[in-house]
Order: sequence, then structure tokens, then C-alpha cells
Amino acid sequence: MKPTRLVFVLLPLLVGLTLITLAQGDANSKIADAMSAGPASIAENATIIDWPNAEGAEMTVLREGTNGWVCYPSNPLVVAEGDEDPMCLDEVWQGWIEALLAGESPTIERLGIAYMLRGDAGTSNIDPTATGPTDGNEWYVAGPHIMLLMPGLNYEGISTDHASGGPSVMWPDTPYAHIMVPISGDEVHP
Ligand SMILES: [Cu+2]
Repeated sequence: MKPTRLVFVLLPLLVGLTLITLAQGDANSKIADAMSAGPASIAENATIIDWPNAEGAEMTVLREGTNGWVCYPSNPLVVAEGDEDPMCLDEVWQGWIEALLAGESPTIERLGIAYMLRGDAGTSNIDPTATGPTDGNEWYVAGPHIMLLMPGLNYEGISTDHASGGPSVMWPDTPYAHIMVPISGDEVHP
């Protein structure tokens, strides 16, 4: 083979390999980000699912798991570059998030448990559709927390004040109401 021809063969090969390596590195860092949301004992064997990379796109399975849990990396469509909101969800929460994404009401039949050990990047405490702080939408940045879904969304006796210093109900009076349980002192309450 002439050297010039060799270039035509090798160059696309090199470009291809580089792209594959970059994609793999990206997937690996997403998997690490997703796993950091939960305890290692759960995250190690969890399925890792990536968010759609554009409005209307599909979710991608980055790694199959074996324990019924699903961990998601930070969602680039929701958080700014550099912000983090990875999460690990049990089966009840997986049904909840499918319903949320479809705009449907989830049916919560048993206790659901989710981990956000890295905290989130900011959420309205009252409006599931809010994408940023507004006057009165109780926007706040939660530190590391676990999240609980109770059967029938029965949250009697739990505060709806996110700054109460204890567990509180996020998105009360909506089909997506759940309890935020702070697990460190890092909560930010503007
Ligand atoms: Cu959360």
C-alpha cells in the first residue's frame, strides 16, 4: 500500500477509535456521577440510566444492574454545567419518575426510597414544573438527602416548610408529593 493510501485507511480508523474512547470516557464519568448518589452497597449493582440528551430524546442504559435499583447521573437538561443532581431510585420511585416525565399521576402502593447523597442543584418546594427561582416558589438547594414516597401520599404530620430544619414535604398537594429527609447539615435555605 502506498503511504498516501495508508493515510486514507488509518485516519478514519484513528478518528473512529478516538470517538469511541471519548464516548466511553463520557459514559464512565456519567456512571461514576450516578453511583455517587447512593451508598456503594446499592450503587455498585444498580442499573445506570442516562437522561435524554435533548428534549424528546430517549433514555440510555449505560450499564445493566442486578439489584432492582436505578441510578441516574446529573441531568444536563435540568441543571447548569458543573451542577449536580444524581439520584438512586428504588422500584417505587422509578414508577414515580416515569409518571412525572409522562405528566401522569403515579400510584404509590408501598413505601418508596430514593437517595440523593450529593444533594440537588435547586428546586421549587411547591412547583414540580419550575425551572428556576421566582418570587414565592420557595426555590431552595437541598443538601444530601433521602426521599420517601408514602402509600397514598399520606404525609400527615410532616412539615411543608423546607427550612423547618427537619424532614419536609416537597411538592405538597400535587401527585408528586414526597418527603425530603436531610442527612447532613449542608442544606442551603435562601
Ligand atoms: Cu431529591
